[in-house]
Amino acid sequence: MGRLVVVSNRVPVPDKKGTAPAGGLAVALQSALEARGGLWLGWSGQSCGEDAIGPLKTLKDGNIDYALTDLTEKDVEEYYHGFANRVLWPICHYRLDLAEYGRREMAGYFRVNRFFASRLLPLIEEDDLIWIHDYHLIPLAAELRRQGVKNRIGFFLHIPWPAPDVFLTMPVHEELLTSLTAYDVIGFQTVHDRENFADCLARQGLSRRLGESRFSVGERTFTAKPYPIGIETEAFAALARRAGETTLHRRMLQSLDGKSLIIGVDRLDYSKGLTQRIDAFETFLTRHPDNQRQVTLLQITPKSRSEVPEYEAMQRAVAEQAGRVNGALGTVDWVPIRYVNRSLRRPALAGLYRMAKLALVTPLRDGMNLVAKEYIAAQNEEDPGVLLLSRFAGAAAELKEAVLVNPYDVEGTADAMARSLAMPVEERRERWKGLMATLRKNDVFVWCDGFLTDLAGATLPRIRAAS
Ligand code: GDG
Repeated sequence: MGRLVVVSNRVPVPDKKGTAPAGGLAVALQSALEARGGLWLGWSGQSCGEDAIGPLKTLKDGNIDYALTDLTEKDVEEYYHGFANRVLWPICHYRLDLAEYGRREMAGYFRVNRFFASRLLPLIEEDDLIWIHDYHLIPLAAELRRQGVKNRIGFFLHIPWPAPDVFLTMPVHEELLTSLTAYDVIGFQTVHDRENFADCLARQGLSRRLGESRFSVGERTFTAKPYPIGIETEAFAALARRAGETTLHRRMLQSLDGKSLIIGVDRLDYSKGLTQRIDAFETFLTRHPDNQRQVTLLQITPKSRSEVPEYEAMQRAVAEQAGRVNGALGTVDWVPIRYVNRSLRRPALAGLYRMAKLALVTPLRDGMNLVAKEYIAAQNEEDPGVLLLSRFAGAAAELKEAVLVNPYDVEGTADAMARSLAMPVEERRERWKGLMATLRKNDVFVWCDGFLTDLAGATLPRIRAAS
């Protein structure tokens, strides 16, 4: 069995004490890397002047080698803030209006992918399985193939793949689609994403469909299949159970003073539907006034990508909106929305999920959404809370027993909040049992194994079989 080589834009490098940053994806990939032996390569997060890029920074932890590369300031500007976050991210989340196409950024994106390929190339061994992650690195396999790599290479897209009418608005859509055909296995979060991808290929006449998940382009065949990502279900449930003993938990309960907690946890991102959610919460409080002074919405929203102008503007807009609702509806002893712009520690988060009677997971578009899954895993089985989930999150395809809403329908979402809070305990238990069974069956280890099994079994490119 060959090593596993993972490539992603950022790498969760363990700290000096050997503790890896928390998060299901990191844990699952690290355990797969540990089992096979492997390498994880990505950007160090540091940028430098032109010509100042030094050798890879390396670190060994057990069976895993980490390799980090710096990028130049120009690289970061064009590849990361530019094309990845101002073109691919908005396009894949159906926000054509926010996409900023610039030739410089597009060229920078392909150039940095070439650079990643050149850094990886000397490290690859013949039997390595290579697994590349996410929208930052779509052309990486094509670059590696160009430089002679014959290994099996897989790709997993964490975000949605849009419908052809949206995807094809991108000036470089053809290059991106063609470069994806250099992979052996392409993983999506949902069937819907895979079908959108297949529709894009068909529209461009780029490949033949051989079966549900098999496609061919010239001599090459590849698999494109859904692998819905999960969480570490049991570990997260245990974390939430233990959180009841902490001081934060006691302080929080005290400060709620008998009010029901509603929770939202999202990176500050326009895809997460925060504006519509706060509107819906305000509408819920005005249409169902019995709930005033009875509930508190805790919205935890760590800042992200503040260098991108849309995010900076949104930061101000959401803070103002929450302030306005608090001003209009709050009383001297009741604040309807507690808006927190900081990141909490994972155990604290697990405890707050468990305390909350209702979770609002209402993205306008989301690849999967792990918060929805974490909230369910954190519940107390005797008295579980309710998950209100956007039908436009990938998670909605699996989490059928959640209360599904259309986040664009503010009044509909507001009424669903009222219904969820009034839901009898028997119905809550019934729904939770179904949801939890799904999370147990399909946790992050199943996701990881499923992808790697397909990748390991993928037919090798013809060119290699002939040699
Ligand atoms: C992308 C796709 C897909 C959030 N606030 C805090 C905190 N978090 C953690 C959550 C969760 C993670 O961040 C967020 O994951 P999501 O899945 O909800 O969203 P994205 O960041 O957009 O992730 C998404 C995912 O990739 C995986 O494939 O599901 O669709 O967009 O784990 O708990 N964690 C801590 N403190 C916080 O304040 N510790």
